[in-house]
Amino acid sequence: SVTQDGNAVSWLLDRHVAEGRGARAAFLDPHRSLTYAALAEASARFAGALSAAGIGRERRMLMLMLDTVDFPVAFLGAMRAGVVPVPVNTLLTPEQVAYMLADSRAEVLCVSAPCFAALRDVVAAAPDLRLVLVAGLDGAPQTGLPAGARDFAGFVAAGPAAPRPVPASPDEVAFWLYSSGSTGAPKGAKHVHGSLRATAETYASDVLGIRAGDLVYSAAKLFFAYGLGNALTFPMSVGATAVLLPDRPTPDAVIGVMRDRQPTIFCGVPTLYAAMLASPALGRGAGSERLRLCISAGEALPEHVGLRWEEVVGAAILDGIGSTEMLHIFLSNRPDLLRYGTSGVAVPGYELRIVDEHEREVAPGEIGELLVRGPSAAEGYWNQREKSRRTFLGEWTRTGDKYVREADGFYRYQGRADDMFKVSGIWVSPFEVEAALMTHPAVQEAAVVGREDADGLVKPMAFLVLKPGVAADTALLEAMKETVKARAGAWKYPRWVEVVEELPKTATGKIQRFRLRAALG
Ligand code: 3SK
Repeated sequence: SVTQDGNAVSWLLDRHVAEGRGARAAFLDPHRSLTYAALAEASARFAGALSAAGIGRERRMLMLMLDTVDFPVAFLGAMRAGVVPVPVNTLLTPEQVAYMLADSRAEVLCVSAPCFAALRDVVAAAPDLRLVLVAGLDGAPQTGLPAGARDFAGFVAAGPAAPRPVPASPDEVAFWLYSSGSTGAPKGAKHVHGSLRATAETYASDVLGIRAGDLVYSAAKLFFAYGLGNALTFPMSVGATAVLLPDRPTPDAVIGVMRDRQPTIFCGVPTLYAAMLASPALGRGAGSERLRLCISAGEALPEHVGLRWEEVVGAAILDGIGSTEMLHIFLSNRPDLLRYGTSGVAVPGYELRIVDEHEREVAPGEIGELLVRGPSAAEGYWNQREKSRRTFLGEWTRTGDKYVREADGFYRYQGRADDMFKVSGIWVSPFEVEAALMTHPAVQEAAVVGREDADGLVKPMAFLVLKPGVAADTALLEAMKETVKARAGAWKYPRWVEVVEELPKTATGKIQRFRLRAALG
């Protein structure tokens, strides 16, 4: 028989209302808040309005939405109706949005008002688009909207409520997330309803010990798999509350939110933690007296950042890694098993292997590629058969990350598989050299790539962002080289050091070393 009770909206949302928790706050943004009951109502109206507009099951809805309470209404409302939401990065260029609209064949676009202006031409040219909903107009006159575009709030309010989520199998595709690798066009990773619950019942429950009284603030945005779990799936899984900030998460803005909202769990990325540590505004609890736990992902957290944070702020950072393909974190430190400088151990429910280029398991202490097996793997990439076959190997998923498993079972990150390079025949992990550079008090961020010297031999080159007020001079740059020699090994020191204003990064804070390599020619 076909399993039909697996729509994630029933479990994440309607369950709380049915069990008497409807009055609890689900989401707080700077201007509005939504209880579980209000969210159930608004998402049901949105679902009804989509169906009334003729948007059928399995059709895609691209979401270019800032983190406000409209995001969960749209995301959960679409899934309630069986429409597939596809949240994308709000900082994409119009060309990138045009690609995703065409690739996904989206029939609906939900877009926050501040992101809309740049997209008028793209929207007009999108081949399959039938409905454009602009959120956050705040009652502004709608005369500026082009034909076919409608006010999101008005659309929701006028919707006939669809009280129950459409029956769905837990194995049915619920939403997509685009994954951008170091090369090629972004790929739509198709995620099923059951995966949302799986990440909540593994990482959020076992590692974070999330509970109803938690208030979660994720500086990582909801369009990113990491932020979606942190600020939507995990708090909703226990009837807790999430704080949303639509603005850019600058260190001072984040510290302001911590002070004003007093979260119990904070979710950041390594660059933000390092930048917050450089801010004079940072103090005990990072502003929140109730803070009990911080988490980090996106890139490996340098050891000294974790240690310093704990010293200054008084709360641990649990570093972990996940992927868009696995939906959330599958390898993590835990409150009771924490070693800074490592990614920790497998999250209960997930298995890990480190393999060589022939997919043979390597010995402890040897570098190889990390493979993961677990309940939240994507079903595959949309319309990308070859890439799907290379990444999803039956029950196992390639991560593209190089790791070493230490003798006592902790996993230590060595860099992206395609960022590693050899110097004099010996593998160099950019991450290890970067971690050594970051121990220098003048360095805020570092990225290392392999570069050919005049003899065509590859050597490390470092790009550095210095702390505010530090001037780059020859002595300082020489000191950087000595730091690496002393901490990482003589052959690994950067033969070239360039100071830059900022490093190229993905929306999730991962350094794009391939861009630095490309700029070298
Ligand atoms: O980059 C990560 O570590 C990550 C973590 C959780 C979810 C998604 C991603 C990419």
